[in-house]
Amino acid sequence: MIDLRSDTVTKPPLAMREAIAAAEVGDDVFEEDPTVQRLEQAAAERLGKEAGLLTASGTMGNLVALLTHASPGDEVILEADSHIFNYEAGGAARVAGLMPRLVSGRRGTFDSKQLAAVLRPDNIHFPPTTLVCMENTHNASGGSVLDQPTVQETAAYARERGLALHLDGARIFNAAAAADVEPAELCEPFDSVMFCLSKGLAAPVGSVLVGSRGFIQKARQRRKLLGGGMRQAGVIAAAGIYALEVMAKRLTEDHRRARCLADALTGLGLTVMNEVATNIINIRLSGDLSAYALLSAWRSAGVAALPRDEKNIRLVLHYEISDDDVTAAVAALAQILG
Ligand code: TLP
Repeated sequence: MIDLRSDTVTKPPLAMREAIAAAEVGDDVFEEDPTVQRLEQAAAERLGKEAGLLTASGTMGNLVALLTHASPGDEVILEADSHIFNYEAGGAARVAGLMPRLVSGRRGTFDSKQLAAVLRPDNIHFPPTTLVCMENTHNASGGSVLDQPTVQETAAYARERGLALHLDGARIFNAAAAADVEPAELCEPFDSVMFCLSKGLAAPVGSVLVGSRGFIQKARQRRKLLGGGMRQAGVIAAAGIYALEVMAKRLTEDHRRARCLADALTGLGLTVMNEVATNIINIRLSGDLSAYALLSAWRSAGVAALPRDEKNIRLVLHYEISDDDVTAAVAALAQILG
């Protein structure tokens, strides 16, 4: 199976499994797991923050951040196509008790004018707004890298207004690789950042939330509240350290293959909707073509991908997809379309 459904499908490579087997562990709820501590410190350093907290998933990391920055009844500004708003089971409202207010970005980026337009004046009729979230790379628009000068400008405005800033950086290492900068540079405007070890970095499980020492101390309690305090989690953290040290260096390969695949699909007459800056391709079908029917035929030919809806398909490149896989996937599709 050539699996283009997500970079989450990546299985841990052998050397990562060896690191897992060799991990020194302890009880992390007692803060006695040396490998977890090493990962949290390394992650914080890479992202330019003081401290880190290992979470079971990206969804949990984002939720812990919401619970730590804001109080029930507060309003949180989310981008309309963001993962937190659309694909995290409504946790912001249901678990954190927050009221989402949406701002529509351009490929995920929104400026201070757009932010100002949704901020409410100080008045007893309105909930207090305490937090602004962004997402880099922006999944829905095809792994777009946010426009950093605009991010800085929006963040400066938010800060002036006393708002906290959280970044859903599930794929921040893809963003940094594409922009050819250190991830810390992209994370600088934010108080907290969550990134995933289990996507393009190929760890079997885990995300890390980073921020100031005080923020992470408070977040540790929120993680416990959600049942996310783990014991000998060094087995997870060992994979995470390998992911950071080794896998983060090879993401540009996925980006190169994504561009090759996008060009080949354009050659077949399909419409690629995004610029393909990282590892995600969004395709829009025209005419009578149905995403479900096309994907079902492609699957029979050994290629899996996910529909976004009836007319839109998402393809995701990752380290288990080779140049030959790209060629084979295109050949199979050519036959279906032909
Ligand atoms: N995204 C997954 C699925 O939810 C669709 C994927 O395959 O892309 N933030 C962003 C931007 C994400 O893309 C995801 C996962 C998460 C957060 C949540 O991470 P997990 O799946 O670890 O909870």
